[in-house]
Amino acid sequence: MSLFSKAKQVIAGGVNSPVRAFAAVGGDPIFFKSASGAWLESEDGRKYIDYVGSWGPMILGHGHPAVIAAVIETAKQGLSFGAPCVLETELANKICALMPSIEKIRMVSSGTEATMSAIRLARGHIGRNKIIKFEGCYHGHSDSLLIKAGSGALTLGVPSSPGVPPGVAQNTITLTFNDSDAITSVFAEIGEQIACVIVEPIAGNMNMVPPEPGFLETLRTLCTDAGAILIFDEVMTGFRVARGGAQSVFGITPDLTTIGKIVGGGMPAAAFGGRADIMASIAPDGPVYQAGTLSGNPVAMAAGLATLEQLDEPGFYAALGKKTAQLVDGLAAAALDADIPLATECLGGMFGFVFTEARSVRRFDQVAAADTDRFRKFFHGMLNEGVYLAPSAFEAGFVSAAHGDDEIAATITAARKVFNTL
Ligand code: KE4
Repeated sequence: MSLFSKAKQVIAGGVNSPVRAFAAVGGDPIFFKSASGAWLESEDGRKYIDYVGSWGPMILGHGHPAVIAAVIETAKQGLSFGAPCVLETELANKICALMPSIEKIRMVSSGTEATMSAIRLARGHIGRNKIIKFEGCYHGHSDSLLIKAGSGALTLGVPSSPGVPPGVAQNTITLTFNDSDAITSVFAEIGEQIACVIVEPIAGNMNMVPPEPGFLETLRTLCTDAGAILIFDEVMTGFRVARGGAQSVFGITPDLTTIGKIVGGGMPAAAFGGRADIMASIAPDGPVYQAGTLSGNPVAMAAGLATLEQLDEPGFYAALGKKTAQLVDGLAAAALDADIPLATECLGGMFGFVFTEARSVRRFDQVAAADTDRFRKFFHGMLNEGVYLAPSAFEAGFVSAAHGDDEIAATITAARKVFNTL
């Protein structure tokens, strides 16, 4: 019996997170037993160049000695106290130094918790109920955020999952990412009812889609004028596209930011934070309740701190961005030589590629219309060549500091071979 069959006997769907099940690409997921640097090793001893990086956290590569040492040394002192420890303050200070828009912060254990709590905080702080999100952006699986667009901009949101009550959905308006006119109209109609806008400043859950010039600026102006709270969900882009996240790239100051993934260095840690006056509404200072047994546990704090400290290395992001650009330029050239239409994007350690005739992808409907069948064939072809990509055409890819010229070159060679089979 396969490892996946054994897992499915006891774990729902055989996985602890749906995207891992390979449902979007077909076949059984690979079970990994170890990882080091840019490489994963499967239970059957095969090695793969890893461009998933645990969906983003592993920006240093797997098993970075400073991170492993910090985890081991901290674990020896105790795994969790359920009481304050100095490491929480140290990581909080480090995050605030890297993202100055975060004046006060609250640690949690997942990106879902971070965005769920930020939404509740926004609603509780200004006493409004409606929120705005964008189709194709993913912010974790809390009820208010599993909502797809209604039939029109102002119609009630529709749950994107059973189990989300219509009463919850009606307070979420889902608009089109990069459509400044649509959100301007909504704010003109009901701006005084909007508690917050939550956005991935670079969308990384509909492949990689950057903001059009002016889009984030429009969100900032609309929220400021209406007294609504602008939330940048930087769970993926935080410390990934630049040391200060996407907000430092675009020069936009959100009112709240959510972070995750890299901030835990592979351990369960995430956070929400921002303007001190808003954060003052969070318990125990204020009335908006939020809590977590393992929030800020010392081992996750130590892993996050050790990771963020490595990002201070001079030239870290210049080198990472150069490697990612080399990869993406190589993929684009290989696709062109094989006469395969491919749109590519990259920034810092994040990249995307979409099988489409469009020269650039800026809207969800372009991603939705892309050739997912060709992606599936490419995914499995690369897997056979020892390259592990995200098992979904709607995910971004990640390069780590441990990916060297050899890994990048081997990946491009593999892509050249596979493109010619599509
Ligand atoms: P988690 O609850 O999975 O830690 O974070 C949710 C989340 C929030 N915001 C953004 C922008 C995110 O990308 C995520 C989670 N990302 C997915 C993959 N793109 C995690 C992979 C999974 O769901 O297993």
